[in-house]
Amino acid sequence: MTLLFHSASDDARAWTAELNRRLPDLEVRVTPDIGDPADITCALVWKPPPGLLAGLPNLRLILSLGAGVEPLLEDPTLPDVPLVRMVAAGLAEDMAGYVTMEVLRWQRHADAYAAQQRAGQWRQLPHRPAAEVRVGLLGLGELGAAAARALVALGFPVAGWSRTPRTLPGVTALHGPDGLATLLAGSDMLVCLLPLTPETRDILNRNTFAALPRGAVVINAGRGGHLVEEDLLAALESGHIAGASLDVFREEPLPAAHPLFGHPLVHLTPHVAGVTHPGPCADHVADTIRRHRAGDPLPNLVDRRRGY
Ligand code: NDP
Ligand code: OXD
Repeated sequence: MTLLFHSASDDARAWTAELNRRLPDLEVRVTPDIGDPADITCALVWKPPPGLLAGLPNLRLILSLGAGVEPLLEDPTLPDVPLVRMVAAGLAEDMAGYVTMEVLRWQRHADAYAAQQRAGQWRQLPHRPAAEVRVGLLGLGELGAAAARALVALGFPVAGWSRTPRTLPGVTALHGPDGLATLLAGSDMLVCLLPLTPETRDILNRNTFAALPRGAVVINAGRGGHLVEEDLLAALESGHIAGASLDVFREEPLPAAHPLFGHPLVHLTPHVAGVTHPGPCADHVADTIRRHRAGDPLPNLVDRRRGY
């Protein structure tokens, strides 16, 4: 079996080594050294150029290096073969860690203390206990659930919003339009972990911010397309939103001159909230390939009509 690997941001050598440790007979070819395209039956990719996969006549399986697959679904030539997204322990742990880090950053005044340290100041700032800081999660899937579990363990009251009804121990689970209104009204911190679909695009907008309590914090680790950046800047300016942590942007890399970059109320990271580490994530890829070879049902299949 021959697998094509394509990613500008993942380590092809590390992935090849991890895959071959689990599947010694798998031949891995890395773009641009494709060889004969007819040899390739499987592709492991992140943001392949449109048309790349359509040029593989014997492709039978597409594995996404990302949990979010909208870059693939945007390619009108994407071959109609099973598309499996990334669901792996390392990724979920990373995301739970990022969300916890950002929630604690705002609750415990981490940036203010860092500034005080640089200025040689010793000043204690009052903070609300975790039990009084309500966190609302948009998205209660693999990553939202992992983040919810981590926050519940720290004593934060957590509510989560999904498309269909979900249950999760210790979490107030809401869904649908009424559920969204309830979640927003009761969120001191709002975390977006949604997939980017036509329904969720621009969901972090002025109406959403207005529905949050004054002084709320917004954390976006879903996709840049969820956030209407001008609306966030206006809500920060008015003081309705007290701060934001942003990991994903409409344009990546974010241009250095962008107003979010130097904003004093914005904490910014370069799309690293949940990283697809080759070690733990290769287990998921190898397992999917084994199942595909055996003709078994595949887990984590993308529903193309649903968009995630
Ligand atoms: P899942 O598919 O497991 O979960 C998605 C969740 O969003 C589900 O709870 C789903 O509802 C909900 N959802 C989808 N559409 C809607 C809607 N219209 N209304 C309400 N809820 C909706 O995805 P993951 O948790 O694995 O990943 C989520 C996203 O995180 C990815 O798509 C990607 O965009 C982003 N991501 C970001 C990373 C980063 O580094 N910043 C890294 C990895 C992922 P339901 O449960 O009913 O299906
Ligand atoms: C992903 C991502 O979707 O890295 O996995 O954003």
